[in-house]
Amino acid sequence: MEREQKIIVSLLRGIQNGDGLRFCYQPIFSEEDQAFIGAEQLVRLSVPELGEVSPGEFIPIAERHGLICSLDLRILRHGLELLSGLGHQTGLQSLNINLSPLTLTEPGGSEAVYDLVRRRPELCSRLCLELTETALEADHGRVAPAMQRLAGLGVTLAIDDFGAGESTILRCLDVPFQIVKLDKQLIDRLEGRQARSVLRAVLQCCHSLGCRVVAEGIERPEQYRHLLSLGCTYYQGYYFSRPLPERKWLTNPPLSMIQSGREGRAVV
Ligand code: G
Ligand code: MN
Repeated sequence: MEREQKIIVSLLRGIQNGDGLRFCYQPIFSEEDQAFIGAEQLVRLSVPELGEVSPGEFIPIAERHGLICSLDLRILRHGLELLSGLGHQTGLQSLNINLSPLTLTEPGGSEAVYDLVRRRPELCSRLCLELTETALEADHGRVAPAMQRLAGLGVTLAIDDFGAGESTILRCLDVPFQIVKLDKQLIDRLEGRQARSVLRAVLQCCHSLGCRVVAEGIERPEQYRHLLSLGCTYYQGYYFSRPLPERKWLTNPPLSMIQSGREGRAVV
């Protein structure tokens, strides 16, 4: 094993006490409200020898070493505590927390997630769990019922990174998703006529199923304009706001009231 990986694995093994995890929040903009109505929790790993490691790097390592379930539970616990401390005054409609599909297929994993959420019924209506589209490929027979049980608690479910995986439409039908998050790779191809046609069809399909659609990874005003013309109503990306460190996000003006700097000035 490479030295870097070894360091990350040993840090992840001791993660239960929370050392090394840094939480950021990236606001989600609603066109209808002209304001941020939610945020996605994004986690960074601070490694003394390596600096800050992104989830794109450490999540696959955690998954390979059987550490993802305890990591996801630790992250979910933090998110629930934060949500509980926020109260309803902020106008925050939803806090989105990422969950690895592997966590739901590990022995005891889906039960542990379910128990954690079930104990906080007052938070369920403001909790959104994001599962990557690959969740629908991996052991679908186990993931779909686990997600249905979570939805039964009143939690919102989102398909993350939609358009980058290989799930079939049939599989999507088995899981009660209310939100579809369009992957940045799809957004990056907006300039092409074909990609635009695909996106228009995806948006129409999702809306006719009653799903909300969040376009992710918006970096430029023309991407936003294109998507507006295709009927997209929720946005996330550097153009609207970068992920903010927890303290900064919490101490900013009332969360839902932060107006985005859409005129080419990202709120940082
Ligand atoms: O898989 P998921 O969509 O949850 O990953 C979100 C990741 O994308 C985070 O690490 C976040 O920092 C990053 N991100 C969010 N918005 C943008 C953006 O506009 N551009 C780029 N390049 N990355 C982004
Ligand atoms: Mn996500």
